[in-house]
Amino acid sequence: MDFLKILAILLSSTFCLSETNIHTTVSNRTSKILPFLGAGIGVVQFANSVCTGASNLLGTCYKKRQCSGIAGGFPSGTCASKLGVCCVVQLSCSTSSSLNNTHFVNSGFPAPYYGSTSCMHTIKKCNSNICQVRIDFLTLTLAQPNADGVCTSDSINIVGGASTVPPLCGENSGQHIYLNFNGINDINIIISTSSGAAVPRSWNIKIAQIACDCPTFAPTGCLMYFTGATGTIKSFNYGPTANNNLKVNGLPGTREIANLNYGVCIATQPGYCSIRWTQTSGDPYSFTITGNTIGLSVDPGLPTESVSGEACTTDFIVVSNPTGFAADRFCGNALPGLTSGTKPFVLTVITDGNELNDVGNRGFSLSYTQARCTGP
Ligand SMILES: [Ca+2]
Ligand SMILES: [Ca+2]
Repeated sequence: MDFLKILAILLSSTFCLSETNIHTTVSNRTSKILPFLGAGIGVVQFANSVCTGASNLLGTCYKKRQCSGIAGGFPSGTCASKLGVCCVVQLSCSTSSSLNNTHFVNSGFPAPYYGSTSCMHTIKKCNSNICQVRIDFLTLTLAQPNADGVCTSDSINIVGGASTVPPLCGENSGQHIYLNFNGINDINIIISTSSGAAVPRSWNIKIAQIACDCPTFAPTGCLMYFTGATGTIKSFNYGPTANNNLKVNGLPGTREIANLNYGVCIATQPGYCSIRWTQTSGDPYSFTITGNTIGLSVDPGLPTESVSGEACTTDFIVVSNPTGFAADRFCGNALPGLTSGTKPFVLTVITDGNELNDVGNRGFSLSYTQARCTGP
């Protein structure tokens, strides 16, 4: 037995564990009696820490027998020098869990779901020092919104937290949200689907619980939170094809989700002073917020208009005090590169309840780069 490994595991058991920016507190340990050190019988403990199972699913390190006793738990690889199994917890409709890194999946997952349902999963705090959840939509494919961006057929609603999460629908795989607990109240995720739309829905949603004293606890007011020096941020339901739902005049509807007002926060890297926002390169639709977007599909080289300031009244983004611009709100079908030194770094996203004067908008895909401070 590798004594140093065991010692390392023992020492690492009290933490706010960093695992792909997920921070959590898990202080339980599992004991396992093993014959070792020659004739002696010793008790070996290992931390019930986060582990990575098959298909990059996160689990918790438990003894195999413990894992089989957990609702929805299944072993996926080993951990703690093979003393334990990586126990992945996967639960579907009408379930609840207080376990960190629980996965909430559709009925029959990984097969798609075509039916009509109201499928709820309840998140319970795993201990009193938990203040926040990060909900990762590893897979989240629902029906598209109507032509105005309203989630009339399918929706995901996340309720019971300290702030309101807007109903979302369409394609949101890879997106995430943060939400604070509201005192001791549970948080419920409810996915509603309608039989009217024959859509292969699929969801696999990872729920990570975050301790109150975690250094990368997302600041209040941030629905999304990014910590890298660079990154790409897409609006909810951003995707490569148009919404097939047509407006009453027969023109293409939007992929934007209606009635949004949220902040995307970027953690300032130490020694960094400003942030630059640009449209994601190689994508002609990467900023299509208001106006007529369908001309872009006819001729991707078409000149596009950038609109800013008071002319943006329906759907727009806000970047505080961008260098060289009098305005801080932007809309239209193009975004100039924006550099802002105002901290904290926040991108605010606003949409209204319809698309009266817009055609075929898709939302945005923006890349950001933080810049180091210069000078003395
Ligand atoms: Ca729009
Ligand atoms: Ca709109």
